[in-house]
Amino acid sequence: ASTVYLKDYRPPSFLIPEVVLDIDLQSEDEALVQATLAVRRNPEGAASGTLVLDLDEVAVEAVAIDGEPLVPARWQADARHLTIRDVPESFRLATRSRIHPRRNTKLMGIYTSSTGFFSLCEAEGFRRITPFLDRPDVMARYTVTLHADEERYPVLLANGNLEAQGAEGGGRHWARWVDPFPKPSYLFAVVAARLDREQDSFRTRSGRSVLLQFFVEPGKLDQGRFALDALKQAMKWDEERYGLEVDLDEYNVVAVGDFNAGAMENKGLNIFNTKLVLARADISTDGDFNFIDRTVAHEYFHNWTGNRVTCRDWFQLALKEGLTVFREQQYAGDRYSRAVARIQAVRNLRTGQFPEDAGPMAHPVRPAAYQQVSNFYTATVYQKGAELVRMMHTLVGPENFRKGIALYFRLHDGHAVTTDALVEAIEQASGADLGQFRLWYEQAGTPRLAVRDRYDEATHTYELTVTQSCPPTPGQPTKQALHIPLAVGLLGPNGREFALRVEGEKNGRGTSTVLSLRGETEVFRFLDVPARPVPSLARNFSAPVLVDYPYDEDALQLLLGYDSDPFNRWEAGQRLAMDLLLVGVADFRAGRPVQFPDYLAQAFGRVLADAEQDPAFAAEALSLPPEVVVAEQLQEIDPLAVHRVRFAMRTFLAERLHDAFQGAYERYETPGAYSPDAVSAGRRALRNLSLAFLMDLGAPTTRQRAVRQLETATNMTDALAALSALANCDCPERRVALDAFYAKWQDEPLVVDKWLATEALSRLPGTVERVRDLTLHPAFTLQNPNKVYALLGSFGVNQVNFHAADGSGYRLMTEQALLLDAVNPQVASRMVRNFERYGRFEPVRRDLMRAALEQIAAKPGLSRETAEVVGKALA
Ligand code: HT7
Ligand code: ZN
Repeated sequence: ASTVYLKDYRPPSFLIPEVVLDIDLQSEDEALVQATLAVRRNPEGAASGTLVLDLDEVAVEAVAIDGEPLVPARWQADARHLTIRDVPESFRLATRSRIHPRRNTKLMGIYTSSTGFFSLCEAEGFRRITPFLDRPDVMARYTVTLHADEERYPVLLANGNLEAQGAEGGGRHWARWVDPFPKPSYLFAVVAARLDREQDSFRTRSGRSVLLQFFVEPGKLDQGRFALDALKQAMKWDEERYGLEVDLDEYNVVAVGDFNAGAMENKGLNIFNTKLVLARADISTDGDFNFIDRTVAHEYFHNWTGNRVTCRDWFQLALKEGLTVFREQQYAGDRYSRAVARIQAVRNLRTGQFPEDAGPMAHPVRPAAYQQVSNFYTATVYQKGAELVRMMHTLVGPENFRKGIALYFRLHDGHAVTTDALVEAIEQASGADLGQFRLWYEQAGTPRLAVRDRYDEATHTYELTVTQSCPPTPGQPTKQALHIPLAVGLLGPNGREFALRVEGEKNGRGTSTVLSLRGETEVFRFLDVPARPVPSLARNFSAPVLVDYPYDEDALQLLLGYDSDPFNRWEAGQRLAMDLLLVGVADFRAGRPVQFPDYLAQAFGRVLADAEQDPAFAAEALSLPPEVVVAEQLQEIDPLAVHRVRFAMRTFLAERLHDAFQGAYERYETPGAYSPDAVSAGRRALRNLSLAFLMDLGAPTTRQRAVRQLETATNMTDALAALSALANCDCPERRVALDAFYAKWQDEPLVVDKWLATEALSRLPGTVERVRDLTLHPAFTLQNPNKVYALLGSFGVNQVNFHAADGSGYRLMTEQALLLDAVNPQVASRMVRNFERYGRFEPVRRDLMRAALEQIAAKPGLSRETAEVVGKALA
């Protein structure tokens, strides 16, 4: 397989400042695409008389230069390129090609979904529409004319502004769209479909009125209002927080049920997966509402961080994604609970990114090489990329950070740049030295900080010694020391925090400070510390690292009870549980009884008793570390042992805190009409968490309570919580509930996805067979990514059943992934990633997973996407 290297980047030999496209959607099976490109040599590129355009599954019929058709000897099209020889300095290139939307099961380029034609071009989909220099540093102004049957596809959309439209013969119509902003081809989009429309407007702070339109499947308009309001909130937020205004006259959003990504930020024409835009209380959970709000904001924020300033090449993907995820996190922190938003972001990082960073696909936030860029839309690029931006924000402070972002736009608006451009702007605006910090973009792996301390009673000096290390990752056997911001506070024996004075630093006296770690080992001395403190380390998770400090249970309980940093209060509870889970796993594997101490129940009991102050926080603090996060700590992963021990801890807590959980279940019922706001959602989270704990005890009265909740729920949050609890309960009510849920919601595809996921996530025996049966169910299809993620994606994270010791879960995933690979390789390669960390497992599963990978690797005609994952896993 061919690898693309960052070091080989060269500016393009030609530029294409202007594109005129005529797309005639003649039928679902065929579209005629005529492109006229203004092409000129790039003075910054290598001189060449041969123009090589990218293409993929496009049949080129004719080529002309400056109106003169070219004889076949002058041009040649193979599977990947259109090569044109002896081209002048500057010319108009016309091509005529055919594409086949219905056959496009990869869902990249133009494809069909139930109501019409849709597109997705990021990263390399535009070449599946017309031959082009399909790379983000080639930016053009686009004029697009669409033709289609008027009755079947009344809505015709492209980027920019509608310039003209009209009818043409044979019941067809056309529309011409002009986008005034030069853009890279990955931001191109078209839609021709039967859709309903909701309209609104936004008045910018400079007084312009922007037309906002949301297009959804007919009959679903009532599900679009929440997202439309979210868009207006996001527009306002970006004006207030960053001084950034929407630059368009018209901003359109389209929902489509068949989509490879969550959403796409195409200039002026965002296309969203239905699951990230449609919302209504009876079909969407609090989590869905939250995620939709954030994603609508995220895609909007891209209009500046991604579209106005874009990426030079795909190695720089984190330039737009890291910064935009960070902005989305700030938005969520402002709109919801800041602490809960941070906790959830860190939990995501630990469940998704840390394992990736410790596996064969580990790569730096700015990768140095890839085979398929679609495999690099990863937790590392997105989540760790956001952490890097957050660390710069922490190091230079909010004011300087904002100045840095303003400078970034001043210098780079309208350009395609590298991650360095962002770091440099922040550096210049703040005066900080981020030279060493840049290594974070280049080095993969999760750093570990070993922290040790010493208190000198005589001098009242407290010393923290911090040593950083980072394990080897593929292609990077050794690592250099990183510049790490470590936010710390010191708690006295009664939980009060000491004012801090760090030796050698002028200012001080606050109770929190950010230490800058640069060397491999650094010693920090705190003066005037009246008593031996408990350190609160990496407050608010100030760096994406593992912190190793020998806390005892008393110290953790002090932090859990009193730390002024809510993130570290939560973290203390996680550590308390984690330490005991790890002891439990060791005992379980050695055949010893698994027991938990009283202090665990007391600590969690106190959280529950204090829950009224902040139920959402309490729900997070009472959630045990996820199984994958526990597994990550083990030398050799035994998923069943992790599951059993974690379940034992849940039942221990449920027994010991039975009355408190029951009380919480009753107290936190949300009366009145449903609202997805943070406070109501927090109360529901705590109530449903209490139900889940109680259900683990298996009492018939609790089961009846769950059944009643499912039957009487007025919102999907409560219904789904009850259904999930029942799905994990080996009881007669279970199958009745699951079947009734499907019967009720079979016509709502997004709810059917929840049902598939609930079935696939069940920890009960028989789940492998059930998932196999569901692959044949009429509600399931490999053609639709949402269905695949719901059933197979959920199954892949089922620690008990995907990892069944007899290998049946692996066999099922292998069979399905191979079938899927021929349909949609991008989605297939994501399923195959469930096997990549086989080397971390105990021998039986390790061998079975490796055999699965070998079977996939041996499949003739395997896609390049899946081949990259399998090749790296087996290397
Ligand atoms: N830029 C979009 C993400 C995206 C994507 C993700 C996975 C596979 C293919 C994809 N194409 C585009 C949305 C975003 O990050 O905002
Ligand atoms: Zn994004």
